[in-house]
Amino acid sequence: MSTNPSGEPAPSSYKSGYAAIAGKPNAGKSTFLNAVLGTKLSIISPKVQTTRHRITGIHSDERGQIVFLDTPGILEPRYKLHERMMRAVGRSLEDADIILFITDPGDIPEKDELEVLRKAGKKPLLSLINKSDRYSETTLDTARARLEEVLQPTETHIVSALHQKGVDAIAESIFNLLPQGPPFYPPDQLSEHPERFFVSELIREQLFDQYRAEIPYSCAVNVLTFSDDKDMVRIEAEIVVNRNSQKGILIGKGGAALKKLGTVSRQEIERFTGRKVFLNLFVKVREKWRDNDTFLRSYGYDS
Ligand SMILES: Nc1nc2c(ncn2[C@@H]2O[C@H](COP(=O)(O)OP(=O)(O)OP(=O)(O)O)[C@@H](O)[C@H]2O)c(=O)[nH]1
Ligand SMILES: [Mg+2]
Repeated sequence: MSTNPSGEPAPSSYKSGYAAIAGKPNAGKSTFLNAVLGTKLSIISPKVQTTRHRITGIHSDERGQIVFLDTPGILEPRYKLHERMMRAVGRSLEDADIILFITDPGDIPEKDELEVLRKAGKKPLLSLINKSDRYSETTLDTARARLEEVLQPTETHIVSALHQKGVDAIAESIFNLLPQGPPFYPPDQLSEHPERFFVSELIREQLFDQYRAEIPYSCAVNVLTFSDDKDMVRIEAEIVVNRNSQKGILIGKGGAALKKLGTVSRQEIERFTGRKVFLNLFVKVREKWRDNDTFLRSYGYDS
């Protein structure tokens, strides 16, 4: 009998393993992660390319432990940040015991877009046709057939991550496919990222919500200080922009836009941490940071 990280013996039927969540941008990967965990961990937006890192979300119950890896949407890189994002996808697919491939039926991938899957080698793959609440039976059936041809999945599931439909059945399928083994993390642990990582992600989510066009894609968010101060958390974060002209847009007339960003971000961080938060935001220009190895590394894009 094996032991888990807290020293408790794990029953011999206990299963554990990694499930990578992959798919095109905007397919609903992060929404699915949050649905299966029953809590908001990964940030979401109606715009493409929201997720930039591999995000770990851990589900534990009496059946075992599934370590989900949410990943950036599969795309053709246009700058170095994109290359790092695609490396995070590749690494997650390689590490995975099972791949969950999620598709928006309105945006079915072509075979040549799935090269990264082929590189991951042969492993169980569940094809999840998402957004079933939004599409007709015919469209869903067409997507299922196309993907069965392209992916040759172990199983296909029609789901709605947004409405939590079909999500439990997928967890059940994953447990059926995973090998027996001890948990990798203590059963009460939800993720492996520190709190300050989620703080920067929540600010990034607000950038997607409040700014248009290229602005959210031109920003990185770095948490500079995160300190406990009696009954509150004091946070200083910098928003890095790509060009000087973007700084003015971010700050807005009389500082109004940045103020609004700060207020809403603070509320989201308070909800996430369950604590009162004092948030101070700065804007900094770092020309072409998305193509600069040193900046990318120091901003955490080093996968
Ligand atoms: N109608 C509907 N919308 C959904 C569903 N799942 C996700 N969405 C929406 O699709 C959009 C993209 O969702 P995300 O979860 O951010 O998608 P993603 O695949 O993580 O996107 P990237 O991180 O950019 O690759 C959001 O507006 C979601 O609300 C669903 O089941 N039904
Ligand atoms: Mg995402």
